Amino acid sequence: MSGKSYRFTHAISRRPAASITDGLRAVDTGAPDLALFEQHHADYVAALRSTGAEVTVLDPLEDYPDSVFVEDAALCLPEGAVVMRPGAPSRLGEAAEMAPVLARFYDDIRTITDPHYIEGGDILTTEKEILVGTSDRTTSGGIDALRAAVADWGYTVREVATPPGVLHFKTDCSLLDEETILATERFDASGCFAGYRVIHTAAGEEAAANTIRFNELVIMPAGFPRTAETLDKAGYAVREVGNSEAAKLDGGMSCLSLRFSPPARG
Ligand code: CIR
Repeated sequence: MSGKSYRFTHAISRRPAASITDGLRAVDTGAPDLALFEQHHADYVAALRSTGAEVTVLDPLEDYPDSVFVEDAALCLPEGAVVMRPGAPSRLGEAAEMAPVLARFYDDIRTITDPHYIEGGDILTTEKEILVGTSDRTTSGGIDALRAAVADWGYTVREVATPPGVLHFKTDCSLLDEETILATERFDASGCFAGYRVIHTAAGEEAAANTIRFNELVIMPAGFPRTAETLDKAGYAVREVGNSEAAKLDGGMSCLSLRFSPPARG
């Protein structure tokens, strides 16, 4: 067990744009406050950097209100990167914006092409496989395209279903270590995590499921004390970061970064 699914040397994030107020949301609970979002984002980047990782922080992209959620534009693996094809029409162009950034780190970049759709938020890379949930943003064709793209890197891609009414597969689950997943109880009941140890979010704290394991830290949204306590007692080093503004747009900890260890360049 190498820990390659959660030990990373690098991350990419993008500062929120003023247009974030136009970001997509399932339910309108009010516009995000840009200044507070920027503060939370800075805290998030500081948490990533505190583990020793090199974090590239990109400038805001006003043309793409949801572009702070960089995770959806790419999948980064040790062997290479795959540029996604977001299923939300307003987000399609984010992938092309990310491609040249990935080229700073990777020689081998593959791209999901028309007519398939897949967003990074639907992808959970574990130590032994890549789980991808079909959703309103990710089609079976997109998952097949990803499977073909990463086959010669030796990955097994398993298609699962994102629960109805849930934006992304990872909205409801996260990787904690080689064998452990944090998931909502409703999602675990689907059986898709058979073979893994599963820790449940506390009842009423389902929004805590989208955390990230990043090197020694489990970075989770602030405001979910019982889930934080469960993780702390299970031996994880928990770091809480404010997420109130991203949450208004259905965003969480994983969405805000691409996490990776690029291959050494000759
Ligand atoms: C969207 O609906 O696309 C954004 N408002 C939220 C994206 C969250 N991304 C993620 O879970 N990976």
